[in-house]
Amino acid sequence: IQSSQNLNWAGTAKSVTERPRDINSNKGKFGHILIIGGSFGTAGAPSMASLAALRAGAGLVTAAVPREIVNLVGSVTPELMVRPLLHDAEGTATAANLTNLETLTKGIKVIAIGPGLSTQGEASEFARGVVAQTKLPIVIDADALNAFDADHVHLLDGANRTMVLTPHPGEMARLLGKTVKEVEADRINLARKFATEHHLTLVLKGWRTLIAHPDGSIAVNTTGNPGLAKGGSGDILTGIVAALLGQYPDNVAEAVEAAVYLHGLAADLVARHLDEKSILATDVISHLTQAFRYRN
Ligand code: NPW
Ligand code: AMP
Ligand code: MG
Repeated sequence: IQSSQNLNWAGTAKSVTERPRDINSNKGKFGHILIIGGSFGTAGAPSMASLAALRAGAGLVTAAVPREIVNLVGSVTPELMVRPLLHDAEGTATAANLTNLETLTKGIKVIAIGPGLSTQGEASEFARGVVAQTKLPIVIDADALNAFDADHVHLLDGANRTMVLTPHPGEMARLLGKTVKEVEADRINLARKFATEHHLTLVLKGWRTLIAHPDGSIAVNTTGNPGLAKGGSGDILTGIVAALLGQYPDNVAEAVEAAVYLHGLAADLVARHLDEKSILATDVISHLTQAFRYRN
């Protein structure tokens, strides 16, 4: 079945992500990641994505979040930098932030947008504007994916740029205008079709996450466990994908597969000593370093 469907196992082949760092390397070589997201009530999502990006080897990480939660997000770890976004009375980032996008993305190597962004107010317009107005490598997740519903999905085009989407089945269903049941019944074909038609890398999450590449090849992930079925798991995957893209910009397929593999492996390492019901996404972040070690 595997060879007839052009399927591979994700992250198990020796990949660039396993090479040790050059002895004389500096933070500037490993990418400055910009995480855009957050709203009142979901400050945790960009915080976890940022922390995960730092643990996955990003040289620098900045979180751009609504001004009123900047200090909250910034206090997750002192290594993290923060930038304020304009927001409405409900705490949702507004489209006015697009006028400041050039300043916001100065020196940035990879953008990740969506965790906790919200779908209220002008958040979707803001997300679509960011995707349209920058050519930087971009990871689109969570509420930024929801901005590309059936009426806007044609705007997603990863040709001549690096674009990675990380939908869970609910988000994939919204992108396609289908039900979750329909998505789950035909994961491989739908993922491949979407990735090839939109020229991007599609990570269709869930048990046995699929990574569909723009050339039509697909990798199946073998790591991860139901301990990941808890809020925050996807937000940290977004941070890991962005961090690996920042470090291996010329090896997008390997970087994304390795990110998915290591995310699941970290969760499997946590499950060795914690019952899977009580695993937190932050436990998974703190086991990323063991996942990188264990793999080598
Ligand atoms: P159901 O209920 O099974 O029919 P949403 P979200 C479906 C932020 N977060 N298999 C499922 O459908 C995120 O970053 C913030 C099948 C469910 O109803 C986002 O910005 C946190 N179906 C925002 O919240 C921690 C599946 O999708 C629906 C599925 C909303 O994100 C939490 C849920 O999707 C969260 O990450 C599967 N494997 N997985 C924080 N601490 O700040 C999902 N579904 O409505 O997009 O909501 O994913 O929680
Ligand atoms: P999200 O729904 O965006 O928080 O993403 C959930 C993350 O946890 C994705 O990376 C899923 O692949 C992973 N995940 C959730 N449930 C499972 C499971 N039962 N087995 C393996 N991975 C899972
Ligand atoms: Mg999510």
